Amino acid sequence: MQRIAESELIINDRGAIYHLNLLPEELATTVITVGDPDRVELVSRHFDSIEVKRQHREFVSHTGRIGNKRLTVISTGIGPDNIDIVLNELDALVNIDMTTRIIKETLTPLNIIRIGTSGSLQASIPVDSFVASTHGLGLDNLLNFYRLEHTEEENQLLQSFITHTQLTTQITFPYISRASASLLKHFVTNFHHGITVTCPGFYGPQGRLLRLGVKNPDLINRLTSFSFGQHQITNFEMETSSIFGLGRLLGHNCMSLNAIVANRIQKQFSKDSGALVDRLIKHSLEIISTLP
Ligand code: R1P
Ligand code: URA
Repeated sequence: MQRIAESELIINDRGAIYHLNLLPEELATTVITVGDPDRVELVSRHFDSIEVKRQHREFVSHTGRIGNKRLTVISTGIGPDNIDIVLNELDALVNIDMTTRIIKETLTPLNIIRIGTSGSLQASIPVDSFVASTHGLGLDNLLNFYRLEHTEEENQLLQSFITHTQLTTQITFPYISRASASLLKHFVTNFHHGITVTCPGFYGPQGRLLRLGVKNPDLINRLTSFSFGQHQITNFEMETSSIFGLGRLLGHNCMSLNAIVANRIQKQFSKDSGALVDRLIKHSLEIISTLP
């Protein structure tokens, strides 16, 4: 096995991985990701004990326990480019020997669960509800840099999606990746299920028009009206597809739980998004802390 060079796997003076500033022993195998660094404490305040707190740039992490379950909660900041860093570095912490810089022979799968906010694309999924993503459909391009292979069903869904949305490669070539079936089955009660579209921006890419026009003004309507078999697009945000795609390639089990703060069809925004996110955190932790 080849040693990974200093320029490729960057380790700081503490021996911790560069961006996340974490040592392998500071990471639990169940990882909750949140976009907002301030949300880390809102999650870890429910831990019975906290053994480590680290921060570098927007990556804040707390590792601790609820009962016997060891958990890490980490902030990713916003967007798929940050997810490239977080997923690769989380994987390196468990699957690359940080001393020899060699990939381990026995790989460790992580459970990686995003708890984030999102906009609904369906009138039937109102603000203040929760969505568990069955798939991440990426308009963000990240996985086009890797060798993600789609299943036959995924290829058919994408083909139908491209035809329906009239997306051109001038904008992006979409990709799709499923949630972990072994995690998804635990998030049923109180959750809507559906495809989450991941966008590389909050404004133009999500059809929010302030002072600028967009290339495909009908894109949002076409996301709402798309269906493939029983699959429908429920919501969009900015991380899920890249977590699912990279997680799948690296062999981790990934899930995305969304607090619906905006409904783009009804043009509504939650009157108390803070309380909504708190409810999602509490409900999700009740489930996550009892996962096998
Ligand atoms: C945009 O406001 C941010 O909110 C959503 C989007 O994915 C994006 O990161 O998630 P978080 O609430 O987890 O940050
Ligand atoms: N996050 C997003 O990315 N979009 C929304 O509409 C709400 C939260």
